[in-house]
Amino acid sequence: MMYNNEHFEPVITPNVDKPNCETIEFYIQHENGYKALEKALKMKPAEVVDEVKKSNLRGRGGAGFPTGMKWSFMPANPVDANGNPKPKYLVCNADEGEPGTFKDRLIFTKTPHRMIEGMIIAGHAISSNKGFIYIRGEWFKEARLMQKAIDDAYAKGFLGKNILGSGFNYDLVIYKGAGAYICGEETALLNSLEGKRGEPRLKPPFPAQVGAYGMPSCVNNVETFAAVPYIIEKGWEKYAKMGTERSGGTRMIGVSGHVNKPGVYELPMNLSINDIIEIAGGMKGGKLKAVIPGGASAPMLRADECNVLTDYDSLAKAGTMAGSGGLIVMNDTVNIVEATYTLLKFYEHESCGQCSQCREGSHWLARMFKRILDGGGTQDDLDYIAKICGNMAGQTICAFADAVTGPALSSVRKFREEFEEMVMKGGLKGIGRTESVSH
Ligand code: L3W
Repeated sequence: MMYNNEHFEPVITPNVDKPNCETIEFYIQHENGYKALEKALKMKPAEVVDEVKKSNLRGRGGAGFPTGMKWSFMPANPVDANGNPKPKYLVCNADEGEPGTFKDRLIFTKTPHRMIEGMIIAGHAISSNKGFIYIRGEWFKEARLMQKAIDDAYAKGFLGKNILGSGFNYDLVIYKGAGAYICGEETALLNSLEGKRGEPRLKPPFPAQVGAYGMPSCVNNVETFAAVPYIIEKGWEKYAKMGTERSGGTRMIGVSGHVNKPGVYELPMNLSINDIIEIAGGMKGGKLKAVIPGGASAPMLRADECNVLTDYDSLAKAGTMAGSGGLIVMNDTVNIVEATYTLLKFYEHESCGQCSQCREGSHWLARMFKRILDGGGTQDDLDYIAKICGNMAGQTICAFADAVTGPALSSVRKFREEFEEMVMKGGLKGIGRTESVSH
């Protein structure tokens, strides 16, 4: 498949299909491993931040916030009330848990040193000497692999004291979560890291002011860190050129659902959703019906909307979002009411319960969808779904409630006739479905 982008080359995954690609020996021998760190340590921290700013790297966790700008929010010399210097922390958000999103896991298992190198460079850029890697609780194997990678980086002198004779000290520790989706929200993650309940905090103050253990902290996603060595090694211009005007580089897209070759693909951003489906082997088992373009929270698109490009701005203009790069493809055998209910059950279960709009709203939505599937829905319910969503989005401490409304609202808006048919015919049984996957 032609990527139609003369500047494109894989930034993160050039060798992830090769044997032993996860080892430090492979990374050093075949990927110029830790050479970008050597270069960065000869630069001033502000120069590194500037390089990343100019590269147009945007956060790959879902919000797409400019990374260099986030780093520049970190205070230069923070002091406590007594005038004593405060430590600054760097945190890697490896709590990948968004339904349909599985690209960070590939980085963790196949090229962990790229991420570690990116973190050490980021630590130098924000003048922090300690980084935490917060790993989702279910990732046992991944945590073990990452610990081995960290141990190997210490053994070679890329972590620890006086790294490569530069005078810079940097330590990395792993913290394992306990398997709650909400802990991917950066402030819930910080609470969890501190041993507290994983509930989001009000922002402001942003983590850059009050983060882990009350100290200025910078939280970035796995893929974001993994892009940093390339930017430093090859220069911001090369990275920026691969992307769009407002967003540099490549994106890791996890394609799942009804395609012939599901998996993680590192791609340029000037591809449409239809192009990506083609790259993933084309449609399987039916014609394209709908796509969720950025992890479950991103509003759905109908088949006739899938010529949209997949950069942040084009998807936002199309009323959805690039999110965390999980592209869920549905063919025309899928019942949208049922598929959405599956997602709503997930959100109902994962709401932390702190804000009543989210706790109650996610529960109501799941119940209403279930009622429609069971044959007890009314036409009024369809308008009521929008009303409930209106009482959730933008009303809570974190973006979780907004995320719930993504699939709930877009499914009714874009596939209303399917909901109406379900209501009229008396649910799944009425449309000839005898068994359901989601009950
Ligand atoms: C200092 C300011 N810092 C913003 C920082 C802020 C954060 C970043 C973006 O949501 C989305 C959500 C999910 N001073 C600042 C500042 N910052 N202004 O910038 O902040 P924000 O609030 O726009 O986003 P967020 O709360 O991080 C994340 C969507 O991602 N999502 C989630 C996917 C899930 C995963 C996963 O499983 N790993 O990624 C999917 O689409 O819905 O909209 O760092 O502190 N003035």
